[in-house]
Amino acid sequence: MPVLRILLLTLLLPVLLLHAQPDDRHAAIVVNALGDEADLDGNDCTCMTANNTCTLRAALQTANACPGPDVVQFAVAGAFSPLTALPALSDATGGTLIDGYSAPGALANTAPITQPVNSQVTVTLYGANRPFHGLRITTQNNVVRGLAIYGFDNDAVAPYYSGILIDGGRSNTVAGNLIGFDPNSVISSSFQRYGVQIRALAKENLIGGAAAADRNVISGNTYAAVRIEGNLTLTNTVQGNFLGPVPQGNALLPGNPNSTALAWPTSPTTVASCRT
Ligand SMILES: [Ca+2]
Repeated sequence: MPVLRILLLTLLLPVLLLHAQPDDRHAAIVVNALGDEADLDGNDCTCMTANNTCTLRAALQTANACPGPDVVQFAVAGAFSPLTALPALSDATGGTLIDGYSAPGALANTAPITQPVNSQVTVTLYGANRPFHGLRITTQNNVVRGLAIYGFDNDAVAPYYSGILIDGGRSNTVAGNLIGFDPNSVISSSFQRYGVQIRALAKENLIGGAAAADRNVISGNTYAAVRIEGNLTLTNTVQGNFLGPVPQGNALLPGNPNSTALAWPTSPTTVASCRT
């Protein structure tokens, strides 16, 4: 009965189209300026500073304020040097993907773990020895990819600061980053304590991964490449990284003791396939 079929299709089509929508309903938030200005509004899904730009700070504010998952991309390459701590990734309604490999000139690693990484990381988060963490994550399903992060912390005494701090939350991914050194000059940061620190009951987070593109190079931090802290900070995975060797996994920074992932003694952690 063609008429019945047409009627059924007419009724079903809107439902089918609705289900075909991608999960991430928002357009990507595109960083287009290296400055540190805040978002004008801070409460909506539009990234715009008073200078009519979208800075990294404004982009993170926007991702937090905009309900559901968000993707932060980069139309500029270069160094971001925040004057105060950037907003923590803290949207409980959906994770944020910060994709440094969307930046001009950036390329993810394709080399196997037996060879130095061949990635091109063109977005740098530089702390200029300021006393706060490079990025802080407090919720779940966030992803940080393709960034160089170094130079946070201002001295060698507590409180200590990290390139990335996963401060609670679960199922976050840190992959394809260079953490603890300037990738252009291969200079270690002076004070940054940990490359990545995981604490406060954070679970099921992944540092690195099985794919070549997921390999982090973490070096130049004063104490440890990866620090997992607390008896109940459980079931995190550190996989497939170069911990210690730089710049692309083929040399150690002089005097650098951090070629290890340190887990709290009773904290179940998977540390696999790292080259140190
Ligand atoms: Ca969001």
